[in-house]
Amino acid sequence: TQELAAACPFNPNKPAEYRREDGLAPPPGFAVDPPSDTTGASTLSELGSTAKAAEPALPGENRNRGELERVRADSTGQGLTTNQGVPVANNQHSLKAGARGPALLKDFILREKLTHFDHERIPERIVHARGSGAHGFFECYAPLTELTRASLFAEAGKRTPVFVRFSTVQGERGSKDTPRDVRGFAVKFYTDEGNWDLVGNNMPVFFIQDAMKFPDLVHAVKPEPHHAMPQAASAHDTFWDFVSLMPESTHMLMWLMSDRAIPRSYRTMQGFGVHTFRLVNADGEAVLVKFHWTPKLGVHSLVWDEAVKISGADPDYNRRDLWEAIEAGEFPEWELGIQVFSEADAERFSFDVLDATKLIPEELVPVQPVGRLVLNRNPDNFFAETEQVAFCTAHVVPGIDFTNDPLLAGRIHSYVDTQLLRLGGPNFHEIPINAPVVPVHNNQRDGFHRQTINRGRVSYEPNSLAGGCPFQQGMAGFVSFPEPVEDVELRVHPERFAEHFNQATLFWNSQSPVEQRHIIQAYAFELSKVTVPAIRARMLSLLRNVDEGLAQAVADGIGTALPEPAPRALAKPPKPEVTVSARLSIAAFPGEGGARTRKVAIFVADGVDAEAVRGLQAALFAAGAVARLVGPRIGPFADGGGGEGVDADASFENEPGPLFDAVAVPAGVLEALKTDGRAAEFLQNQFRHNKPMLAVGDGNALLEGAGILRDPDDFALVAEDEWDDELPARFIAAIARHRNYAREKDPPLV
Ligand code: HDE
Repeated sequence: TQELAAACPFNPNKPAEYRREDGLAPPPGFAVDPPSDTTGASTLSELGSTAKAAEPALPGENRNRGELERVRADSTGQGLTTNQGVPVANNQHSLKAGARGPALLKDFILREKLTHFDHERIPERIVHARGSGAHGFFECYAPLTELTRASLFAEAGKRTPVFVRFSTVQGERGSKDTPRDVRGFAVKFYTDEGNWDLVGNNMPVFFIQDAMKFPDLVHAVKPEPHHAMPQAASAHDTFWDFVSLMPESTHMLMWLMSDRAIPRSYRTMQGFGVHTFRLVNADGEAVLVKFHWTPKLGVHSLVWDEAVKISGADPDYNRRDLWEAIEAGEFPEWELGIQVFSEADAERFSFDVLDATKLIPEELVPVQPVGRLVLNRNPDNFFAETEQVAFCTAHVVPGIDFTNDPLLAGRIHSYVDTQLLRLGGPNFHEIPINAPVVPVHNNQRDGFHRQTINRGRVSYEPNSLAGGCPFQQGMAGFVSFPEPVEDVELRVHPERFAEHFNQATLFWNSQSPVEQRHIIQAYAFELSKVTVPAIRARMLSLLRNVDEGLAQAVADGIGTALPEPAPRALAKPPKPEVTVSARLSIAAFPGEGGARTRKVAIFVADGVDAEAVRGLQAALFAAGAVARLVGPRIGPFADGGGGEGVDADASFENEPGPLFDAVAVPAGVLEALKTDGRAAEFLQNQFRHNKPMLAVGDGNALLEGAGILRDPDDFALVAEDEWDDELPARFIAAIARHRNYAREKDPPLV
């Protein structure tokens, strides 16, 4: 056999064929020596890796990178070939019988090209179709071995490669980034004991309690089936019809109507595992756990009018933001926190921890930080990675296990099932982005698109012909937590699932006045799009059970009288432990980002004070912000003092105001811009969206012309007659505070 192996040409794309490890070696007579190994690697992941396993990963290094190397293609300097590797002579013309003659069936080059093209698309995800992904790593702060045997939490500093995909839920693959919607936050950890997928959202609760209702929920929220509208929006009859008949949705709706549903950036949103999971240690002892991701940059949101305008100006707003930050080396970071509690604790709570419409207030169980997630590499190819990545809640590793949450149970089935359709068969785990970094050995065989070339004649177990390999690993393998089960089969909910309003009220009570105002406005907007009065009335009747003030304000917002409150399922609802929780407000997460990566427009036009522009640009750059010179067109503009001019990177038209976090109007641009309505509109949008503004000299008159007056109480409106060197610092401090919501009036001033 060894002679045969030596004689056969070795295919370097398939190192897995030759892998051997102590204990896993085939019996004598069945072994094939690996080809000569110049890398010194002994596992597939090492073979593909750019770094030796013994060396700690460097910051910014992704071990998974090497793994994907064997399938990367770079055509630099390469000649064109067919998929069979045949050199292509002419890529311009089909083969014809004569210059004006018919195209010939035997033109296999044309036919291969068109056939492949015809099959380029795969079904989009039924939900979360629009998404953006990135590679990175998870780093464990300290060993969690007392709680879990999951290897990624085994030691301080241990790094595990990850791929993360953020998404919207309702819209189709080509829809916009800034609808009012839940955002997906799905993390694939390529651990050294297999892949763990934590498929979460940016909100800690969900609309429904039982997987049985998921297709109904999704059918209700998706574009209506007769005319396929609206795209990327929940503001329509069928969604509100459904949720108004599902009181269990009330809590999630509060989150959906809040600013959490319009994140400024994927980099500034939280993530949650939502369900209660289980951690199991090496002794088989279990605790219950909830997972939280907290962005280092803080939690920041758009305002609704801004989100609407951004969707026109740049539908890829969040995708671009993530891409550009990573390209610029501003790697986004989140801290992973866990809430750990026992079954006994869970028994005492007024709510059921298996109910995904409930969260656990941090006052009851604090969140303890356990590690950080850093995203440091953009995908090479959107389709191969972000589109083909297959997250499945069924993907858990030893040390992490499920609970009986009935929503989670359905998900464990649903995700694998959907990948079979979407990725065309049972071998989706072999697609490079989905492949674990550890070798895979089992007796599963064949199926569409099989990549692995399994050797030998044994594909069953037990066997003697392969020495029992691959052998089952007993306690070293995944051992399901032996949860006692003794009951009758029923289609019912447990009793504590029947209370639907306590936590909606908790959320409402925990919001700042600005957040509350936004929730009222969002409800009024969405219900104003509902055409059936009875649906609006049903929603108001549910809101009366959350807070009378909220219900009244929404009713006023849509000019409706309040109906009777909806009947409650429980005559005597349990008393909640906590009625206000500061950690539910965005205000609790200002972040450590300062002005970093904030996008700032500096107005330029002929006559501008170019030196001030350069000074401001340098100061913003030093603070890590991104300064763009924006003018009536791109290109050069003259300095007012006759010095060196400036070059505009963007125009009012190609990057309008809503795309910027702040704006500066230097002296000298008034004459050129005072009759330019686009400049006035830009400034009005900045003001209306509560964004920091800087005006110097006659720049102030441009603001006045747009209806924006100086206000010494507005910290985010830095207005001075003369340039002074302190101005950039004041402006940057305002940018670091994100927005001045105190400026907001209802209805808006401009
Ligand atoms: Fe999903 N969900 N979901 N979901 N979900 C999908 O899987 C499903 C739920 C979430 O970036 C689908 O690959 C059921 C909760 C994210 O690729 C599908 C139920 C949470 C993503 C599916 C839920 C999520 C999905 C569609 C109720 C937050 C995108 C395509 C029982 C904890 C992952 C796909 C990515 C995607 C089913 C409820 C988050 C159809 C049946 C709760 C982030 O399988």
